[in-house]
Amino acid sequence: MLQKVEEFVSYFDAIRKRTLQYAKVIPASMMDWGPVEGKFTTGEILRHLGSAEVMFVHVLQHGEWTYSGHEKTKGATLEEALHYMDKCHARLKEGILTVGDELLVKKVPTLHGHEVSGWKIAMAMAEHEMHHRGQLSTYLQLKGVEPPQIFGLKIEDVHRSD
Ligand code: NI
Repeated sequence: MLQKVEEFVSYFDAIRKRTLQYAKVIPASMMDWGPVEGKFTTGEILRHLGSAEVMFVHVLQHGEWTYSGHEKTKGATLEEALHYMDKCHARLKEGILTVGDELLVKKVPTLHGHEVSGWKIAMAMAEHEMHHRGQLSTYLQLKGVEPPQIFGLKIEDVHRSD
């Protein structure tokens, strides 16, 4: 179990670093592309991940859910979208560290209205990021771009047990 909020910050930092490995190989031509009309484009996923961090830190700090959107004005090009993500990530870290260890145990409302401990919201944020990182990986493969390996190895590198 996480005891210190700093441990969560470094855990989530590592998750974000791995997400950025996927983001950095996105070709410019993919930013406005999505596999299905009306669903996230690649650029929207990146901007959504940034805005979601701000949403999560806001509920952890202030107990209310607000979301600022993922429009192109937040970063149309890959470089701009990455910059937006960096800004949101810094805001998240600052907010979490400001609340301190209390963040893990304080009661926070879920989107469904009941209360949970803050660490569950923090874990939900991590799961949310992983969900969209997998989506990015799929988008890349659909466009013929080889995504990075999440931990640097392929499953074929693990000894086959049969
Ligand atoms: Ni999402």
